[in-house]
Amino acid sequence: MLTLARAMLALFAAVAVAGLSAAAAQTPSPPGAKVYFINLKDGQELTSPFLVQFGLSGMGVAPAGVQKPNTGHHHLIIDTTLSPDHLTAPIPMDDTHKHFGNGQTEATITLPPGKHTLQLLLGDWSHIPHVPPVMSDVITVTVR
Ligand SMILES: [Cu+2]
Repeated sequence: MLTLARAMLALFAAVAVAGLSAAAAQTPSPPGAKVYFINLKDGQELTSPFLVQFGLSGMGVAPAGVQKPNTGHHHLIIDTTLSPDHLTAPIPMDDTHKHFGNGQTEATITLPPGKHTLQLLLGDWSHIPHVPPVMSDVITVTVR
């Protein structure tokens, strides 16, 4: 009976450790943390190239590779949407997912004429979104 109890305890401990390491893969964000566009609003008309200023409240900016609580770096999502899978894995690095891993808080963006969607998404030191994810609303801008 004692042996069974020990085995159960060992099993519970193993499950608890597995649960912790799974949760540790993503970085928590503090309640109320927000990213937002400082100088752009939904429906705005622009000429390209244009400046995008990244606003962040409730957290700080740290470069990629620097693991510090309640920090992250900015990502600009252009003309694409984020699926639930995108929010649990490293953010892709391509023309539609721009990383600002040096801790930049603004960028000059060049886009062809037409309508474009923009969204900000904070990523942790390893480019993975936080839990819960810190992301802005999607805005649509028109480049003239
Ligand atoms: Cu990144």
